[in-house]
Amino acid sequence: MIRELRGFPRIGPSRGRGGDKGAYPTDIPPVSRFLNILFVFSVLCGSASAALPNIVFIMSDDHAYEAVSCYGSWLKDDVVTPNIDRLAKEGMRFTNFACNNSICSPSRASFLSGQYSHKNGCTGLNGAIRKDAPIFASELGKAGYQTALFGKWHLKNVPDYFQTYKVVKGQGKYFDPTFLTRKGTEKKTGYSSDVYTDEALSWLKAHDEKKPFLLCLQFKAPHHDYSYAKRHDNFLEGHTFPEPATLHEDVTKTSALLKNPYWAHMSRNRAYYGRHWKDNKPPMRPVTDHKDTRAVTSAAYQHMMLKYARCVAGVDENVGRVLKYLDDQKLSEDTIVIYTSDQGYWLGQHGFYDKRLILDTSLKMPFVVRFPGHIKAGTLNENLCANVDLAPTLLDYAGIEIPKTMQGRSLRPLLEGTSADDWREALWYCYWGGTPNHWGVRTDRYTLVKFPGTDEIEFYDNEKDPDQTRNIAQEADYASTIRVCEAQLARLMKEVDILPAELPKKATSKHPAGPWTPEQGNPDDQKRPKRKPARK
Ligand SMILES: [Ca+2]
Repeated sequence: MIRELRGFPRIGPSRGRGGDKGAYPTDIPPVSRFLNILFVFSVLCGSASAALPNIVFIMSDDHAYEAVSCYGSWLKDDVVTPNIDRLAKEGMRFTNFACNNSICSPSRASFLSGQYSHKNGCTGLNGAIRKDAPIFASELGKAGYQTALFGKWHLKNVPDYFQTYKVVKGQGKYFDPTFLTRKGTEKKTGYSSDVYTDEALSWLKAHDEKKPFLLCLQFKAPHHDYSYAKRHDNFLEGHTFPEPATLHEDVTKTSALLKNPYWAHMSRNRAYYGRHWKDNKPPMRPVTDHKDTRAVTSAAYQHMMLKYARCVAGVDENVGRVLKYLDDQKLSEDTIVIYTSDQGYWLGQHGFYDKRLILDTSLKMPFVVRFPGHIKAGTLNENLCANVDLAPTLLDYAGIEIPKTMQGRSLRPLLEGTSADDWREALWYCYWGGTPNHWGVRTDRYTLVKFPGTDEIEFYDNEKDPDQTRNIAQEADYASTIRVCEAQLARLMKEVDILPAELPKKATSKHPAGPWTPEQGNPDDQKRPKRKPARK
């Protein structure tokens, strides 16, 4: 259903295929008024598609914003992403864009549905979205868009929300992917990021130019184990990556409930070092004493970063291929291009790899949007935004009524620099997948974390402690602030409509905490505790 018959305010003249989609102020000349009426008429006749923006949504898997150079982290000169940076330079970059459950399937479900995990039903890995959940791709398809998805899907549902899809099963493989399509399976040869993009561009070349399109390109990279294309075999060979300030944090002392039991550590628990110390491509840097935790952690970090940087290079190059295609076909002016990741990722902070925690690096992800003439180039947004906001945003730009069951908000006022005084002041977060289970709130300054089965909390002042190394839950000076945040969390739970019974029940952790030793061998070979069945 067309919600509003309106044009899109443009900052400059239209140069793309879609014709002039300028704003329609009250002082427009008579000829333009006539064109306006014509536009309205064409919408009513169901042929408004020429005036609707195309959408390219590119989502990688586990791409930390710290490994996108325009985000300016300690890695900005080491992991360089010129093509994603170009999008930020020509559009808007979000610095506080978050997931509400930092793991693959749930974040994808929230992007698609505009709903938090407990609402769309996908709370854990390999989960399914409830049948009654709204899906932006379906809504766009009904409104006349050509819709297509290529790459990683990672949900139990069949992706038939899209008219065309070629998706891989589960995590997919880095090389020679097999796609599930509407017509059966298709096996391709090559590196996943390249093949996914080949397929996406082939589809674009064949699309009906008379209709707007939605193209979702979803990379497997740079997910662990960060396999890279052959052309990057020698990329950054011998490079030493700077270490994050908290790489050697003693998490046994700083965070008993959240960080200490977390399994994805460089040298502890399910240690990265233990999983990769015998790797050949590339080899782990030699460590003379395996009890030297500092040396083990540093070696693991360098190994991870080299592979990760090579993997990210493949993602960025393919983003560049898409942008070049849009330029060559003169589609850039009429296309909203979004680059994001399904969550953040630990690149050594607190000694971690992986994601899953409410703390900033796994909570926040890169999010950049370009829409020339509508979003001012080189702008920055610092509002607390979330993956649930994507679906309403796209429907808003397509002039489609946003279903009431979508819980996110359209980012359009933020993207266009109009008023957003009543924007949210806190982000809801809940994680059900063990590691440990927790929930809480991220305000513009503080992080409050709660756990099942205990009244103990963790609390961080992100203004005074941006690295989140000081749990100040027991500090008397913060008692009243914590009470304010507790009240904020209670309000947020009502707002997102989650009942206490829907919160995770136990603070399960899959791996016992402790330093890795060579006697343990590869932690991947150890028998893991049985997982609880996924919450329905
Ligand atoms: Ca992921």
